[in-house]
Amino acid sequence: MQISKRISGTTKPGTTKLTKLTKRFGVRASFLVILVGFVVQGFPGAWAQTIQPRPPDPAREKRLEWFREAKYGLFIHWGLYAIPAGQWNGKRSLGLGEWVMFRSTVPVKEYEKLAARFNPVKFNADEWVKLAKDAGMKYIVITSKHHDGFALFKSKASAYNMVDATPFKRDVLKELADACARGGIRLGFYYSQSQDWHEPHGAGNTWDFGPDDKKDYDQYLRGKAEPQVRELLTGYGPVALIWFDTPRMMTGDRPHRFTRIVRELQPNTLIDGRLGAEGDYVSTGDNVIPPSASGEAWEVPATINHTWGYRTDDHDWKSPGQIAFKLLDIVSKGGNYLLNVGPTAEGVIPQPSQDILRTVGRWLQVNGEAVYGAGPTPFGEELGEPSARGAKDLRGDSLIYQQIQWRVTTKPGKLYFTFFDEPRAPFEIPRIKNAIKRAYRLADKAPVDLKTENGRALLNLERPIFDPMATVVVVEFEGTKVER
Ligand code: H79
Repeated sequence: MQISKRISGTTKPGTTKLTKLTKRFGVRASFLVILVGFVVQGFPGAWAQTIQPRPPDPAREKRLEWFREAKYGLFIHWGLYAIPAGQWNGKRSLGLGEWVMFRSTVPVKEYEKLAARFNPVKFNADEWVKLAKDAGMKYIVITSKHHDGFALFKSKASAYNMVDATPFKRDVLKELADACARGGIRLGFYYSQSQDWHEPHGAGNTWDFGPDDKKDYDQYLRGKAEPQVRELLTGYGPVALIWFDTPRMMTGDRPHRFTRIVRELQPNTLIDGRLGAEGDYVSTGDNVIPPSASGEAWEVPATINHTWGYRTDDHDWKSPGQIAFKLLDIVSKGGNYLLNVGPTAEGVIPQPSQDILRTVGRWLQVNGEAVYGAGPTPFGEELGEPSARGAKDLRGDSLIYQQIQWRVTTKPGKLYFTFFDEPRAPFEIPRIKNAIKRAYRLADKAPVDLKTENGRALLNLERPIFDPMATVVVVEFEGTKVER
């Protein structure tokens, strides 16, 4: 069973500019991709999470139309934590950059002093929007307030915000909303509804304020979280979605109060899967890609290195090849990929993140037809096989040995086979009842040799493979849907 993959470093002379660009990353890609194989073996739990089917809801389907088409979004984690960037008082603070206050148990009185130092003079909303567009991403989601309680927007509900508490004094969310409107890209807001380590009655800060079960949680919800969500839905134009997170203590009516606010103010705004009540789509665990396809709408929030908020010491970037694989893996299973960057305290998105995203973006410029608005695989056998010994992961789901040579996405009458590696023999198209009409490479429309032997349809791909990062072959068939 193949669980690691190789990305060929060989490039045929005269292939496209795209191939030359991806070649630069070839050596790194092959090294990192082997690590993926290791991760699959080492932490199998991260690969399981089956999306459960839900009863149909036409209103929800309508709201989800753009989301199902979009497939790929930019997550931005930015806040005061970009200043310490993974350290506190000269000591390394382990884990996620945005968790530094928690991990180093920093008292509110100390942590909030960061606001007086937050002056991101290099912040330029149009540049961030341009990056997302160059990357081929169709929406942006930014932390309007993370667990540390600091808001990136002007708020009447709390002065602990970008405009009232920093020397920068600019409403960065307003600037980003305007830039998104200019650039024609959707904008959504992450909002930490439960944890708020700045507030005596918010969840999570036990070092300043004692145990959560002794707090007047509704005082925090009604006094800050609910008013701030209202502010986000009134002052920033159309909001694509609200991305709630870590639903602690969201019992009884509490999550529904947020749903009512969202529906009342902007009925088209999507609610993610972490409110504490049913949202419009399923959010998987952080960095968790489910093992199989689902017709439900779902999204994987994912890091490009190992942190969300900027850390100076995390240079372990996923390669463009790995990102492209994950994107196609997710789309072939029916989901969306929300990939994160963590800008610095100056307001700059780290250059490696930019380079990686733009490389994948150049690939999407040529091959995006296989991604945007594409449906999931009609097969499934290409995804991998459950452990023959019946091994289970920590959640109790079957452990899957992942296959990573190819993925398939669909549109009416078309199958898009994306190859991440060169098939060693003629590639057999999984059996379908529909007659196969023709096969061609998506990048340059060059015909791909297709023959039928004893009812088996075989593709003969050019060697070495056309684009060593990922080569898409379109197979056209009779009818609109695959019959098996
Ligand atoms: O915003 C990003 C993360 O900060 C947030 N979700 C993504 C999108 C997130 N919140 N909680 N978690 C992720 C899980 C956090 C787990 C840990 Fe811990 C934090 C492990 C160590 C510190 C909480 C505290 C669990 C153990 C100790």
